[in-house]
Amino acid sequence: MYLRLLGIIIFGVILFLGAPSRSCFAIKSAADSASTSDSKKTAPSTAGSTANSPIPSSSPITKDMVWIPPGTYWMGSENGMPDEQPVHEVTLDGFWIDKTEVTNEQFKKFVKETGYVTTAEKKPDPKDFPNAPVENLVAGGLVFAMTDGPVPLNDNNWARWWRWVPGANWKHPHGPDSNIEGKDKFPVVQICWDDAVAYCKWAGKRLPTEAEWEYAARGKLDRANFVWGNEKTPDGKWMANIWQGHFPYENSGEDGFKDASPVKTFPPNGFGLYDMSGNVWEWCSDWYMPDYYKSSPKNNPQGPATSYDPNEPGVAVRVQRGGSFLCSDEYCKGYKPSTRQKSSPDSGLSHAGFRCVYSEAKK
Ligand SMILES: [Ca+2]
Repeated sequence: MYLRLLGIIIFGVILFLGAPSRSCFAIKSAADSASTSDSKKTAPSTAGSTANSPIPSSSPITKDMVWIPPGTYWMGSENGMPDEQPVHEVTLDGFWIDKTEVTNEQFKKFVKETGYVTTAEKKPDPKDFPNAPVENLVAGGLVFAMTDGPVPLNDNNWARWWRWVPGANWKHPHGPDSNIEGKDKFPVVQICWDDAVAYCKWAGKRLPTEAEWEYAARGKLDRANFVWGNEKTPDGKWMANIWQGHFPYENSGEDGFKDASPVKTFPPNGFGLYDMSGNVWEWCSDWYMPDYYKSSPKNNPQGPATSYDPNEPGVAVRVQRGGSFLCSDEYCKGYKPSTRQKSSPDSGLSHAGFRCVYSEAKK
């Protein structure tokens, strides 16, 4: 739950387990003043339907996608956070999924063909941030910033290492002085949920449901700790781009990267999918609800109809999965296949992107 809202307003006492959002930074006070009776925001599910046919009659499928066959798996983890429980069986129709996170090169093509402007590139509307200081209402995104030394990690105050940076967007992931030159094969970041959905529609695809994402991430393994097995570093080898060293002030880059890595740098999982663990967080179609697993349907769950984040009542949040290059066991185990994260749909972040799925609509 990295929130754009709070980003634009303050770096106050904000709570969270792993992720900030635009809304948070912009308008902590707005979140505070939100009616508690309105803390569960209702919104229609945007998850698409799934299909059983591996060969759709007309589709956007390319060699860069993998068919995930229909099946049943155990979703969640007994060893994870409370929102990963109870572990429950889920049965899914088959679907196609991108082998990699959407890259800068791919997103560039989308923007070139459509003229699309991402949320991070637009000046926030004062109507959406009534309590934000006017000077904060500038286009920008949330950017990670290392601290000078150790900081408390257990009070959910992620504003210690996240900054609202004017001018940060997908072309300038860390702010105006950064760029993506020579980074065509890197995952696009500073993409909010709305941007990701727009890209998916253009591509004739959609975002994965959370259940589809976890099934694909597990790569045919049953309840394994990681997407590659149960050992974190088999034969001493890093299998994903995460954080080594002390978070958030010492990043040794032992796996070869202190920031994002080109897609396909680390080994694929059992389905042939890359970076389902680490590199950048990936948006899912679902609204986030911490206790959804207690009542989710067994077949093709589409996520709850409402969103609720106990850390940020009043802010609607969507699910993110997979963790990022900022995941450290000291703070965030988001790179595990069952770990759930959330952020407001308008939040662009320097460590978050997405990938798409496709399935034929049911007739
Ligand atoms: Ca790394």
